[in-house]
Amino acid sequence: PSLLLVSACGGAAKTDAPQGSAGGGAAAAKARTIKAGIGLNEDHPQGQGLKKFAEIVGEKSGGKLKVQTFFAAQLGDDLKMTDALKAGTQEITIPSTSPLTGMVKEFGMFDFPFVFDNEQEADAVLDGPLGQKLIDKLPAQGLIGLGYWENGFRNLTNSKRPVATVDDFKGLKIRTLQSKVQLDAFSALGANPSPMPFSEIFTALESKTVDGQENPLATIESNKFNEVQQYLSMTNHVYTPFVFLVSKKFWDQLTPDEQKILKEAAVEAGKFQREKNREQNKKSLENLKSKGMEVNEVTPEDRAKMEAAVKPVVDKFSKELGEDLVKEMFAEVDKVRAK
Ligand code: TK8
Repeated sequence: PSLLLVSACGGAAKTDAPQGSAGGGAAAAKARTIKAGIGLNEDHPQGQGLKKFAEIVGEKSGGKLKVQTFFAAQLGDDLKMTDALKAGTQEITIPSTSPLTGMVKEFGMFDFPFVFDNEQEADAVLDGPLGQKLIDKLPAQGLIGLGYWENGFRNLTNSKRPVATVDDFKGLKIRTLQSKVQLDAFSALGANPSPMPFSEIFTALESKTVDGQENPLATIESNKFNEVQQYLSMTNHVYTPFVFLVSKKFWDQLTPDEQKILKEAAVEAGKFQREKNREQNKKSLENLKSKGMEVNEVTPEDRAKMEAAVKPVVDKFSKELGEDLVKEMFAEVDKVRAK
C-alpha cells in the first residue's frame, strides 16, 4: 500500500496509530510522504546530509514519516523550490541564503565579503541569537527555518587568469548568486557580475557566456567546473550558509510530535553535514589540483585590499539591512576571536 499524504483537515487527526512502536513521538505520527529537494548532487555533503536527515526521520517516526529525496535541482533551483514550499507543493528544501534576500533582505548580511575567518565564527553567528532572529522572519514568507547547514567558504574559478589581487578581477565576467550584495561586491572589485541560478553555471562557463564563477571547493569538484575552468583562486571571500526550510502550509498540519522529529533530525543531520563538508573541502582541493586546475593563494595583504574595495558596499547595505543586526553579527565574531 502506498503512503498517503494525509490532509490535516477535519477528522484526519483521529487516525489510529500503533502504540509504542518507537517512543512517544512515533505513536502520534501518521503516514506522510515528504518531498525534499536540493540543488547539489547526491554525493555532495549537502546530498549526504539530506540522506542522513531522511534516515533519522524514518527512525524517529517508526517509518511513518517518509522523506523522498531529490538531488541536483531535479525539482528546480533554490528559488523555484522555495516558491514551491510557499505554495505547499513541496515540503522541504535547503537553499543558500543568498537567493532568499529578495524575501528576507536581512539574509544579505551573510553575503558581506570577508566577515568570517573560519567556520567556527560562522557557527557562532548562525547557531546563536542572530541566526535565530533571521529564521524568525521566515514564517511571514510562508516558510519555517529549522537551522543552518553549511555551503561554506567560496573560492573563485575562471578561464582567463589567476586572481591574486584586486586588479586581477578587472573585467572578468563572473556568475554571481542572485543577491544584490554579491552583485555590488563583485562590481566594486572591478568584475562584471552576472547573476543566474546555480544549474545554469556549467553551460554558461562552457559556452564562455561568463569567464568564471565562485563556489566552495566541494561544489566545484562535484559539479565538475574544473572541466571548463583552468584557474582556481583561493579567495575565500565569503561564507554562504544553507538554511533548512519547511513549507509552512505543511508544517501547520503537523502534530507537535511530528514537528519535533523534523526539527531534531534537521539539527542532527546538520551537524553531520557540516563535518562532511569540512572534510570534503580539504579533499576537493587536492582532487582539483590533481585534475589539472592551476591553484593560487591570496596573500593577507591582497585580501585586505579586496576587503577595502568592498567596504563601501558593506557600509551601504548595513544601513539598508539594519545597522543593529549587522553590529550584532560583527560583535558575535569579535567574541569568538577574543576567546
Ligand atoms: C545549490 C546552490 C549553490 C550555491 C550557488 O542549490 O548557487 O552558487 O552555492 O550551492 O545553493
